[in-house]
Amino acid sequence: MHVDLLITNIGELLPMAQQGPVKGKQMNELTVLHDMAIGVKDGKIIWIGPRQEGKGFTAEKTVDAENKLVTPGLVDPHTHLVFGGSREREMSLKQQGVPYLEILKQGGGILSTVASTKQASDEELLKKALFHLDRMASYGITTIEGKSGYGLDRETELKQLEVVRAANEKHPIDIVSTFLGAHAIPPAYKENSDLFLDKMAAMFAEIKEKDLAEFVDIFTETGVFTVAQSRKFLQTAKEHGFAVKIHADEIDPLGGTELAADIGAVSADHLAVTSDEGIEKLANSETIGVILPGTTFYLGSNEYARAREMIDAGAAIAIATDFNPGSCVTENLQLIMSIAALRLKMSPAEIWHAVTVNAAHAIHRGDVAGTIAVGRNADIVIWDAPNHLYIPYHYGVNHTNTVIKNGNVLYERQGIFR
Ligand code: IZC
Ligand code: ZN
Repeated sequence: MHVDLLITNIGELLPMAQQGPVKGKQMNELTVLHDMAIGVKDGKIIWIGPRQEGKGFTAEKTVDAENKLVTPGLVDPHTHLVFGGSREREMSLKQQGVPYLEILKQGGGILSTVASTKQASDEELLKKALFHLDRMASYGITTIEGKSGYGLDRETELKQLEVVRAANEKHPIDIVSTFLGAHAIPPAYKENSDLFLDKMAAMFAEIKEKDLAEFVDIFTETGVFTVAQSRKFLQTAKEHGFAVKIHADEIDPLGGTELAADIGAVSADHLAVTSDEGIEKLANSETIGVILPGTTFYLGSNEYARAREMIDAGAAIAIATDFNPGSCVTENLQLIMSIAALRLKMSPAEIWHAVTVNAAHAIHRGDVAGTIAVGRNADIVIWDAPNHLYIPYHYGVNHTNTVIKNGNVLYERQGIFR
């Protein structure tokens, strides 16, 4: 057989489930293959087999995995990729104990990023997004979700969505777009958030027609939007043909998780303070729980999502960075994997499901990403690690050796010159 790319000498291969999402106790069951090779043609995986068989192949390019760990490219199903400015000046407020929702109430937080995003040109926003995408790629991420939500007016929300589209076209990482116009209440609508939501909902038809987003999302939180408002907004979104997501139970347990299960949301995200009833409903629904433990860490809370109970009850769980300029400022999904191990008490097997196959399903990409199987995109990471237990264990650093996207090398670790 002749292939474009042959990856040989794979020490440990995690192919991940071809049928997902993987729920409950099955998340702890991982197929681990040894001494394998992968053949790639036209950006797709066309062959997986024992390394001995691969020796008979010819290839345009051969990559020797040197007996390292090989997995699907990571999928980050919750990011706020496109934004202007940064919020490092709010760090001292946080240190003084000013809560996240109080900073927002005072016009900072999300609203500070909204002001910076309004000021930034399309070119500036795109350049910044590409910079962050490069860094994500270096950490082994090959598919992400990216939200708007730092415009809160028609013009700026559209500008953000157009930048998401441009970034998707320019960068090899695949970006799935989400309209998060309902991310905060602009000061002018403080007393009339219903009217603001009507304005955002009035954009659905245009966003659909221009194909600028697949998902609609809302921040269901104290001082932002209620469960009743969220239900109405997302029902309207569904009537326009969007799949929906919810920022649910991040800080206060309002019941966003229950709502997500009730209305058939593709995912409920955050879940830090989800109630017992929410866990039960999530477990008995098709909704994927996307846990963002880096945000809990970054906000200085000790109330982590009850991932163990969710998985034991039968839920499908994904994890994500929540990359954004305020509440989780990192592109490093590997670090989030360590926090999931240390704080959510998820097993390595569960964590790998959560950043590959389940993450892909949480953004409707289960058919192309998150799995190493014949016919899937050749999105593959070779890790500087002997096995899959090693990545969550050795924390805070970048373990990628080679990151392959659609069969092309996207990132390669450079050596130190000595
Ligand atoms: O910019 O603070 N939670 N939205 C809801 C965020 C965090 C992002 C931000
Ligand atoms: Zn978010």
